[in-house]
Amino acid sequence: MRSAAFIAVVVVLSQAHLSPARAGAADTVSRRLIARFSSATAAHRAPAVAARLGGRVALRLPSIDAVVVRPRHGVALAPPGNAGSISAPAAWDHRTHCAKVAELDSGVQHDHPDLSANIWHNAKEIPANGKDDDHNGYVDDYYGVNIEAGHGSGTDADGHGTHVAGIIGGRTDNATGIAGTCWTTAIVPVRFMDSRGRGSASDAIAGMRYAIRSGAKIINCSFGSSQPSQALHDAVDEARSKGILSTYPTNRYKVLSGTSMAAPFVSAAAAMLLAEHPGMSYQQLRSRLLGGVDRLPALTGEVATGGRLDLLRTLTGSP
Ligand SMILES: [Ca+2]
Ligand SMILES: [Ca+2]
Repeated sequence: MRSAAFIAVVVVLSQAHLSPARAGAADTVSRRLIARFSSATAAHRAPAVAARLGGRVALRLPSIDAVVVRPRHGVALAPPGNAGSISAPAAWDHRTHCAKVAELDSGVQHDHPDLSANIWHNAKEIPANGKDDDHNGYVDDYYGVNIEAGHGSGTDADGHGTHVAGIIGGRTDNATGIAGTCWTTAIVPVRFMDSRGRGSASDAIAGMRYAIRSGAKIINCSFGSSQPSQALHDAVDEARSKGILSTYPTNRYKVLSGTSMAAPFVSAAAAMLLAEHPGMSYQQLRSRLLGGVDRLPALTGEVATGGRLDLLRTLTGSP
């Protein structure tokens, strides 16, 4: 049977200076399974394999040979005890709109049908006219920015950033694709990684500054660094001093879940919380996120909070 070709998303890029946080175990979330094929040629079998698993293909991620499988009602694809369920459906009864989130990554496919309505654009910039209309140092930075190239929108280089954006703000209830954590939001694509998912610390820092200037109060950083960079830490501190929450793995938010795609869930939760309480300070956001976890014996000793993100509790707890 061909399901042998159906492997969980994992892997790669260990030699990179900065690389996407794709480490470790399978990425699973409640009611969705992100699955990667061992080869591009195996991907055409996705519908049949998904059906055998009790689900259907909800979204294709061709640039990483992966699909998102949504199980049929009552079918559980995520292993028991996995840090996947964040009680999002219950939270959505309460709120579905989120504050602006900047995403430092490989860029975002801004015209993706599930994402396009949730992608921020720079209203002061005229696209594709070869000029830096808003005098911010970047020519034609319309749908965010391509820091790596030094000009143009933050279009996706390798699929990673689009995947992350889908977790934050894939449109829900539009009859296609997947449900993101935030149904409506404004994602600022800030591309600093190349097509191989590698980027320099200096570009990450420039990207962090762009994100701050874009007005985002949340910055999603789904990447890790093999080389500690004091300058990058300083940039994270600069964001913090301006009241901006960053999910860069040097701070504690990575500990809210054991999965490699934890950062966008935390970013989305923070953005949802900020939309609920626009005046919340950095410290209030931080303590609510850390205090709202769902403590699990399986995570004790594995993560600092001993718990996984609980979106509803985060949203409705005391400030
Ligand atoms: Ca500009
Ligand atoms: Ca322009």
